[in-house]
Amino acid sequence: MEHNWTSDNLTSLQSHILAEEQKYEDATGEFSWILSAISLATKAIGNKVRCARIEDVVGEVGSENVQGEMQHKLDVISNELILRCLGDRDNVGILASEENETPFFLRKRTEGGKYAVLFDPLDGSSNIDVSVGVGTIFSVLRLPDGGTREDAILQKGNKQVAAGYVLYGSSTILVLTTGNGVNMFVLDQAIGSFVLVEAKLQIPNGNKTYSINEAYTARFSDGVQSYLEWAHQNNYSSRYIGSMVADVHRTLLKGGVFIYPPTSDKPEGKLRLMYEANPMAMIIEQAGGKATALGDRILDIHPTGLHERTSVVLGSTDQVDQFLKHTT
Ligand code: AHM
Ligand code: MG
Repeated sequence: MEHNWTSDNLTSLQSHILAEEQKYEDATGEFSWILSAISLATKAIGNKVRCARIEDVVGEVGSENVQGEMQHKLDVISNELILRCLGDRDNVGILASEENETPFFLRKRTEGGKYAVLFDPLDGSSNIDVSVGVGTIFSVLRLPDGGTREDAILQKGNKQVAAGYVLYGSSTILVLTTGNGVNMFVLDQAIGSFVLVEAKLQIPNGNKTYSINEAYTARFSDGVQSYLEWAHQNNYSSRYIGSMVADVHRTLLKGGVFIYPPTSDKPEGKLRLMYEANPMAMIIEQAGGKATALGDRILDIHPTGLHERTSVVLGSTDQVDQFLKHTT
């Protein structure tokens, strides 16, 4: 049998990151330590998600997080796993999670703490009980030399040095950008490694699909309602899982637009800027798409608080523009 070997036949996340780092003269390799911690933590979370029913870790724990939302058992477990894996890395200065009101200040810049990692440990966790895809979202910032600890975190999304998500779906997918395009990895359970399956992903135009919680229509602005009416008259299709990682992942691969607009009861929107909207916006832009908060580029928003919320409209450039025609 003819052997079809090429050097890029099997690339693990680890070797991909090392190869990327070698492109930079001053690279120290430290960054790869962060990504390997994320890889380890998300493999462990994925394992818990898959065994949720067996290990009886579905359902709520009975406490609320800082957002006033009920924490699920797996929210707490996932948060612990990420904190444990990343907290050990010498170059992680700050860790901030959706599940904790205040960030963990671990190491100062002068003590080697070069990066802040912000994350939503288990987004869409209310879907766990019915085995729908859920995910982890992360954003990596470089800590500035001076300034206050709060300033170190409250950086615009355009300062992110890396962003990604892991989708625990029918397969476990890791999507990552370090500002040089978007790469997609799949966890090969047999060897325990994330393997590169697609490099330099580009989000396609031309898919007439919107993703929005349409049950809230009466609470949307006139502009959003006008867009929906227009879409109904123009043969659009609707897809909404209610799990941001899964909805954004489909949008990234297939095209279309994902929308979480302000509602009359949530005028700021629901999704969190720093660890949900910003990382997704970086990924979508790096794949050639567009990410806005009803007109303003998400990555240019100056954050005022770790848990700040924003509206989100992201996806294929043509579909986002089509939506904005009705709302701006
Ligand atoms: P969570 O971080 O508490 O899980 O909430 C975020 C989730 C997103 O995954 C999803 O896009 C959204 O909430 C769905 O909200 P809704 O049920 O209002 O449509
Ligand atoms: Mg969440």
